Amino acid sequence: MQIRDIATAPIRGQAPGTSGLRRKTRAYMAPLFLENYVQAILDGTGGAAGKTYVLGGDGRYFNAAAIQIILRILAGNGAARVMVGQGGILSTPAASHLIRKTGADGGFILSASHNPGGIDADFGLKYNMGNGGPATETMTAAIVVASESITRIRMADSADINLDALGAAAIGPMQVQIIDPVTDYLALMEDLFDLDAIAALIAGGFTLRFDAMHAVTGPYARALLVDRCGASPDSVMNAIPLPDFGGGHPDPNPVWAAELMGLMMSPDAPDFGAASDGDGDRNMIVGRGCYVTPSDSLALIADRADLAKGYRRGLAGVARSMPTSGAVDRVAAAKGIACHETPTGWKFFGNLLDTGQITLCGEESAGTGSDHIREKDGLWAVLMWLNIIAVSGQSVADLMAAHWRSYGRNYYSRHDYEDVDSAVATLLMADLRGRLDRLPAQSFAGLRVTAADDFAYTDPVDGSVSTGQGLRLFFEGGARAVLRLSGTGTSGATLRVYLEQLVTDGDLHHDAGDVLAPLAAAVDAIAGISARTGRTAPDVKT
Ligand code: VG1
Ligand code: CO
Repeated sequence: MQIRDIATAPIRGQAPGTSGLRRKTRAYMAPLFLENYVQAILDGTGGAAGKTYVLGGDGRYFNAAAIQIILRILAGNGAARVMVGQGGILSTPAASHLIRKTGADGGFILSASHNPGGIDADFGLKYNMGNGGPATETMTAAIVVASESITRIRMADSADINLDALGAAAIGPMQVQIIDPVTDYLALMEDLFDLDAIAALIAGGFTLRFDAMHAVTGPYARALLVDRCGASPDSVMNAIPLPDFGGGHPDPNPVWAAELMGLMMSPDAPDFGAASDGDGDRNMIVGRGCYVTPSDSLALIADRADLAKGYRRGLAGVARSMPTSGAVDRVAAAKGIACHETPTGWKFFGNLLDTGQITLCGEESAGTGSDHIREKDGLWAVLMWLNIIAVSGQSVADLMAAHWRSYGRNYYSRHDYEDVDSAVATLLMADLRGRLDRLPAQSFAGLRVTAADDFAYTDPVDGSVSTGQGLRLFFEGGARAVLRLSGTGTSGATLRVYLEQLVTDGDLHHDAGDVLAPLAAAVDAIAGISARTGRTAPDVKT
């Protein structure tokens, strides 16, 4: 095997965001963009010599070609072994599990997650560490430094590997193993959940619909829900992964999974509906006529997880990202366990999970997971809900109603303003940040601010400090709003406004939009969103 050093120079803008480096697909395909970034990852993490890696992606456009390039770079840098999902496919949770199970040194996950795919859409690469979780900020900082001083890419001069043929292959001395992407993940789910109980529920007439959104979860959902638990084949919709996700936007929320939502709100609704995103780590849960917000889902799971066999021992603690509602905090308080509040992004849960301080964690953006891996896990959440339903005998709507009666309801909604001019969005945030100190005791659109801050987090395990993680506004009467800019977009800026209002008594079945309207008006009065952006309404409300 011939190894070539390809001369290169730093390419601007190779700093990863909330979850990996996401760019327009064409930018990723530009000469040496991917190559530079992969070499920088290796250089920033102590080199690849003798190491073992996991490699796969969500099947979007450029997935397979990118895998061939990464394999050549890994061989060129002396890696010992690479495990690749058959056809180049690995969901994010499956990749995380595989890294942990095999003791690999790290993994490359090719995905821009919930962003659309295709030559004119988005591509991404995420590097995960030996614990199976996303690289910490310390590690990504080292990768950025390496990307800024890169001079050469080491690449093997080798032919493409057949990614479809299961079994052993090689590039020079580097072993390549093409593995079934589903098998190990299935075994893990079998360990955690009472799949027989779910199968019995389905055999008893319980109906469900899972929307794989033409993304990576199709094969996993079929194996688990249809083949293992006996759901009818049409229970899994959009089950074939496609390079452009069928032209859709693989983000499991009421807006982008509109077809499923329509069904669930109709008279023909099955008992249970769910969806997952591009790379299989997000989930949407919806009962007949009843959408469950991700924040409520996390709280309910925290309350009832002990109904599933993998969680009978109870929970060590829980964590949520800061913008996620405080619903889970109330469960943790009742159970007498710790509840940690972390910045947005799964990488911040890693140390808490690694040190056994938490068992469950989640984000308002449809991410829920546990210590079984180091990523959020879409199908895990679906199986958890089905397990809870099977054991409790309660419907989704009944479970939520009972939960609110016990704990009160954190009405919640996220308003996204997409593709806002970056300068306008940055100025809006900077201006608000500068006024935070003066807001308490002032009233806006009839709501009085009680406290305001710029969220910062000190990791309790490694002491690292992350600042500027979102502006928090607290109001009289238990309302909270958070403003932050997205770190996963590929054009312009996305302003996210998170709205929450806790209500503990009276009728808890109001429309969230109605309950949150006064808060939304107060936030607009404070931050001047409509005045500055010219937008009269958010692009997406979830
Ligand atoms: C978004 C979500 C965040 C999530 C991240 C990655 O980040 O808000 O909660 O962890 O996406 O999810 P941002 O910076 O755009 O708000 V995934 O499934 O797209 O990897
Ligand atoms: Co995702």
